[in-house]
Amino acid sequence: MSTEVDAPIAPKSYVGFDTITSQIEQRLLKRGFQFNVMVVGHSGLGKTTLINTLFASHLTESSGRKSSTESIEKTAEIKVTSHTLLEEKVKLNINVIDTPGFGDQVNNDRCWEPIVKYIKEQHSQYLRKELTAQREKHIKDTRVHCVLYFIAPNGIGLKPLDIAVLKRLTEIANVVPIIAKSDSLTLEERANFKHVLQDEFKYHNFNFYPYNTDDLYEQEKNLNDNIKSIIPFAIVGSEEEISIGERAFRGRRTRWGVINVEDIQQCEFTYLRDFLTRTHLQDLIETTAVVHYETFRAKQLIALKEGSRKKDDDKK
Ligand SMILES: Nc1nc2c(ncn2[C@@H]2O[C@H](COP(=O)(O)OP(=O)(O)OP(=O)(O)O)[C@@H](O)[C@H]2O)c(=O)[nH]1
Ligand SMILES: [Mg+2]
Repeated sequence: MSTEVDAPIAPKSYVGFDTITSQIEQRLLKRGFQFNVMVVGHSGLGKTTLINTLFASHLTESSGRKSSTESIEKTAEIKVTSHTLLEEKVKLNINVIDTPGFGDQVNNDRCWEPIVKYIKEQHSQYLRKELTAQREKHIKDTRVHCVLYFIAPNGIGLKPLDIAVLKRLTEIANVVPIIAKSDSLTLEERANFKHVLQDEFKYHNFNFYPYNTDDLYEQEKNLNDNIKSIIPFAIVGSEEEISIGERAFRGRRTRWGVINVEDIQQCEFTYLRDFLTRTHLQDLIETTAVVHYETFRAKQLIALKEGSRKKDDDKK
């Protein structure tokens, strides 16, 4: 039997099914959106500061330091904080997963394990909820949608620990690398360092986000290629509000002057923020579900099936 596919018919009068897109929008707006971002890297590289800088215009200041003289607390364990942001009609719930900096322990062997375990645990929880007989209509999503990986601005290259961690993280999550505290390098040093790192990324074959898939439009591919040429983003973070004349901005005072973190001549913070929020937010969430979670799910279900087959065989 064959099914004939006719050419689309335009109804003679207005039927109204073109409103389905706004019907979907209404439903999505009601539910709100969930974005989970994790920061990983050596201690003191400005992970906590960057998160506060990224969402500062939305977050209450109490979640960061209230003044630059206040002491900085080291992150000692994986800490998840939740914030609900509202822009126009869109409600975005953000979970920030701050991980303890590594590299300063006596033995850094396998220091990535709690981080990898956290990411896998979220996948595993989601799968368990999906497999219950009476599953929730909307499973709460705690899967990590984006990992920001902080690289020390040493001008030399990746440390063996960076390589070990990146290898594992890029296999299970969307990883975006960052050159931390890039104000400690001159613009020339920064450009050189970026090239060194890009070569190393290629050499180690790290699969960084964004991924180019076959279903992308030409325009989306170009945007991704553009981002890939910028990666790793050279970042400066700051919680300090600086006023010069009428202007107030988030910046850092350095020996050479003042840095405005949102000035693209001085650092790539704006590129990173626009990439994470304005162009790739939905894709980060979707890719986590259809690539990383799906891989985890398939592995688990195959293992489960094999386990039960073995049990049946043993019974025989
Ligand atoms: N020069 C410079 N200093 C920064 C930058 N970002 C943060 N800092 C400073 O570096 C220090 C450490 O910053 P944190 O944000 O606490 O670093 P962290 O990575 O969260 O550290 P742990 O929680 O210990 O892993 C603070 O004094 C920050 O003000 C930056 O972009 N440039
Ligand atoms: Mg911290």
